[in-house]
Amino acid sequence: MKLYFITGNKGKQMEAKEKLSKINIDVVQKNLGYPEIQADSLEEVACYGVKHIQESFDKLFILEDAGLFIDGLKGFPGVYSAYVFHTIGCKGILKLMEKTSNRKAVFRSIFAYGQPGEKPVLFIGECPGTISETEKGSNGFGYDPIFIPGGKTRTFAEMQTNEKNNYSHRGKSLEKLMNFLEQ
Ligand code: ITT
Repeated sequence: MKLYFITGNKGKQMEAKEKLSKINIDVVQKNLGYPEIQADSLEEVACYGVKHIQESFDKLFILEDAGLFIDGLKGFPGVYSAYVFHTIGCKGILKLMEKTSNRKAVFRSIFAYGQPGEKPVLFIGECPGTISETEKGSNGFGYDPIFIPGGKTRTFAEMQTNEKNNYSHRGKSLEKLMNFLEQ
């Protein structure tokens, strides 16, 4: 089965493809773009995106909104993760972290499954961890060089796709999506 992933992010596409290939689903990236509204939750952003895409696209698709919530920064960058990454990036986050000793953080992922004429079905995944002292590793994307998943000593950027998928927020939300699609 072919499943379109509406995203402009190649890293996400690679992770979803790796995971869903296990149940013979061929994830095809489609960079249609959709407005990422300013909202209080990732769920709202994802649901708005689904509505928007459904107006012009009549096939089965998934899209995802994700974010990094840092305890010591009161949940920042959270729903603003994309904007913050493109402006101050990992270096800017590490600079902000100099003001706090609490390096705990959580990555959240919300996948939305869109079917023509139907409300989206949501799948949520979370990965607790810590923000590293320095950037490490060159794999992955986004905040991967500064995020160490709980119980590990390496950042996501120091892991291969399949290892990151074993612990990550996206790996968990995709696991739930896989269970749903298999039923
Ligand atoms: P879309 O086209 O799918 O929206 P995006 O890169 O804009 O791609 P999001 O809005 O979901 O994705 O992500 C918010 C930000 O968080 C963005 O800058 C990502 O790079 C970053 N991010 C999301 N998931 C991540 C992960 O697994 N590892 C590192 N950074 C991640």
